[in-house]
Amino acid sequence: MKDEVTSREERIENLKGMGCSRKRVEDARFTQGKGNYVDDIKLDGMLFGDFVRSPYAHAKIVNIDTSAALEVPGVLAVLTAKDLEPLGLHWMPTLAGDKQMVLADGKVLFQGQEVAFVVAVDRYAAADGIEAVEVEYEELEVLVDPFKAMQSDVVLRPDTVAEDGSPADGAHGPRKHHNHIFTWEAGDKGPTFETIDNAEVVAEETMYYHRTHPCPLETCGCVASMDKVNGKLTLWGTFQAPHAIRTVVSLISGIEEHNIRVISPDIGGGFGNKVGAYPGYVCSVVASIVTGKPVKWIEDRMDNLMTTAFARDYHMTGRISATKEGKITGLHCHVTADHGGFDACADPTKFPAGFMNICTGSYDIPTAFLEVDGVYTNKAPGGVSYRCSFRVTEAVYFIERMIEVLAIELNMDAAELRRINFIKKEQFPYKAALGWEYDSGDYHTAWDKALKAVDYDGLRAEQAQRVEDFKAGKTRSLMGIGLSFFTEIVGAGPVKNCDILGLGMFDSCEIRIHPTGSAIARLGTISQGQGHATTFAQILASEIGLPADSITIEEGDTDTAPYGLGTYGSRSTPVAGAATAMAGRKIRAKAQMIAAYLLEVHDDDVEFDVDRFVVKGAPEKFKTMKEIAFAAYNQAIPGIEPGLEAVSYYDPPNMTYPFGAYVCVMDIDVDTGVPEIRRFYALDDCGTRINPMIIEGQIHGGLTEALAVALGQEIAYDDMGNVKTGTLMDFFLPTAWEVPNYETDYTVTPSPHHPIGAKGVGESPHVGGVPCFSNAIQDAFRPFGNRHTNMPHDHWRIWKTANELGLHD
Ligand code: MCN
Ligand code: CUM
Repeated sequence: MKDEVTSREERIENLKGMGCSRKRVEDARFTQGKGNYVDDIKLDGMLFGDFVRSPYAHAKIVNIDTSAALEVPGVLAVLTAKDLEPLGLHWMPTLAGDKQMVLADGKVLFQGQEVAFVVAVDRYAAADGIEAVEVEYEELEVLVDPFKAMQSDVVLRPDTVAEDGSPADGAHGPRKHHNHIFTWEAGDKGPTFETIDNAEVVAEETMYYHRTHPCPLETCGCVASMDKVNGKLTLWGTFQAPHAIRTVVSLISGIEEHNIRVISPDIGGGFGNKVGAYPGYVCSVVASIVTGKPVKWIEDRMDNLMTTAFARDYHMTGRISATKEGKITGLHCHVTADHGGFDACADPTKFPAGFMNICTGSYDIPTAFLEVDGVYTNKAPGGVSYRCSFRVTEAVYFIERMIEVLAIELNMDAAELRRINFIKKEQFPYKAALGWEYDSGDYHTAWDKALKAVDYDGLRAEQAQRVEDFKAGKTRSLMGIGLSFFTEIVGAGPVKNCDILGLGMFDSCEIRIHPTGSAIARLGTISQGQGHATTFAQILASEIGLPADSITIEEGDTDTAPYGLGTYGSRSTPVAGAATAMAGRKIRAKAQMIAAYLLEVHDDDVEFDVDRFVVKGAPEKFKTMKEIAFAAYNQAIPGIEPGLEAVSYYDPPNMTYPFGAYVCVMDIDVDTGVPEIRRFYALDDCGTRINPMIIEGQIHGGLTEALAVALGQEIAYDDMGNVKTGTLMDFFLPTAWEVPNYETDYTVTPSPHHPIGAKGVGESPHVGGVPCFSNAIQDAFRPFGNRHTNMPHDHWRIWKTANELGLHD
């Protein structure tokens, strides 16, 4: 028999289980143009819907005349808020507890807002129809600055003020002003202020984490198909959380949930852009019900950039206190958060500012206080998206800049300042001042490894020499050393404190083993490029001893997959990955009983070994998992049901806290403002590593998006609320030209509460990367008096910094 000539090592290798850089199974179709994206769906009689969008950022809608549009050949219907109102669908709930217009109801609040939905036989006829819809607007005063919005008499959202004109309470309590959305606080105000007020050293800084956008290659879209005969609605779309979409569609449409099937086909990048619910989904469903035909809606690039979930837009002010020796004693952070016209942030319900309260970072800070004020402005809604782990990006940027500023204040080396303040290995599980319990970490080991790898002392010596040469007129180039150390918080997450619209954030896996020893596993998550079909099969291979190549992973079809909350917040590995391991263990437990029966021994006398159960002390007596699978279907075993299936719904006891140490070395041309990234070293610790190659791919991608955000990418508005960066001509997407060679490295500190010790990794490189790139720029100018400059550090802004520091004189 084949097994006898195969060594244990070979058997392990055959499984391609955890730790193996298994090639991505989905790439066979992706690299051959055989992916199946939502725009590939073509149904008989399918119509196309598209929006009339507002050219103004704030305007009253005086009149909408659709008559000419209805005359356009191919145009079948034009929906406006008036048509949706009788159905109660002219507004929809947002994930943040606010509500949002589906189609402009009396006014528009941001440029590009959906005003009417034109349904036509194809995209071209819809475009002609859009041109023919006549909308009469009356311009209103535009507020694009949240600070001004908080002072202004202009009421952006009349629906949020009480009869007497005072702001009605919002989803998160009382509101301070009619353009204010919420105040959210964490930590101890009194003790923190007292510590800071009496500290030996205090550093203060104000910084703006600008507005940006995930800009996935595939924009958002859907196809809605109402089968009136059977009463079934099928909705294909770019959904990062298909089950949640099903529940929401059911709740707002009244269609019973079993009559709704939501399918996320292949997704061409999500990055958080595809978590929320958009007016396009509602309008497509309504249009399909009205016309009785399938209706497709797909955004173009401008629609996507201008109107769907933006990222960041956080104005942050910090105070950090320390002893003269550099031991941090307190941290205060205030955020003014610009949420645009509707608060459509996709956060767990209890966290209106996401996980911003991890802003104490990787440091043992005894007392801290965070306050966040959300504000309405005339900009697009959204807020949580873009590799952000629910605002951990902002939190890490904040603390990693505050550390640098404190280092300046203390006249201390920033690497050393970090080292003396890191939470120590023996302090884990560590309870942070703002409430989180960090599961595990070994920051000093990671930091030392990183600094050694780049020869940190050598770099500093080289930098000092460069400064001297610059001052002596021998060079016009400066050198920056960017440091960042981040702690992430991923895997939402305990149902007890994390829900979205009341849906607890567990996740799930269901496994069916076929008689011949192959399997299908279905999960509540959905890959958008992360390679789940590859990696989840690897978890199972190691858990159940069948080769990963014999296991199909299926996600995204709510008719077949168990209920799950989807993929965002790097939660798939921490939550669905745990469910997968647990379901695998249920399979193994049953397999053990079957093996014992077949081997005619007691259950306790067999043990699992790679791909088989072996009689303890008699390794020649065994049954492979393949044999056991077959037996499960063809043997009548007393007391055991036929079949081999399992399902697990996993509610994680805590989130996972991956971390990492990044170093960026840059040369900056003072006269052109052009930075050249000489070196980028990234050490990540995501606990147990399932697929090192996929992890590396995630890190390359996340770092490249970090480079984008730090060095140029921005959704910028003018004072009229016009989006200045609505196309790829002016919205920076890095290409191979800008991207450096990344050196990746790792340590492994398993999560103590995760069944396989794994933590998430998808967002880490972005979270840690942005401050690292930004710190490199700022560090180059530190010897000349720079303290802080805001991102994005495009060539012009870098040049301007040099200019303001007198380096062009
Ligand atoms: N992985 C691993 N070992 C670990 C942790 C993760 O091998 N210890 C693997 C996983 O098995 C998975 C991948 O790395 O194949 C990412 O896993 P995880 O960190 O759990 O993140 P999710 O799968 O939940 O993906 C979400 C995350 C988020 S929130 C954003 S935003 C982002 C990111 O993934 N969007 C992406 N990476 C992306 N990558 C691509 N290609 N496209 C996106 O839209
Ligand atoms: Cu915050 S972007 Mo990801 O969570 O889909």
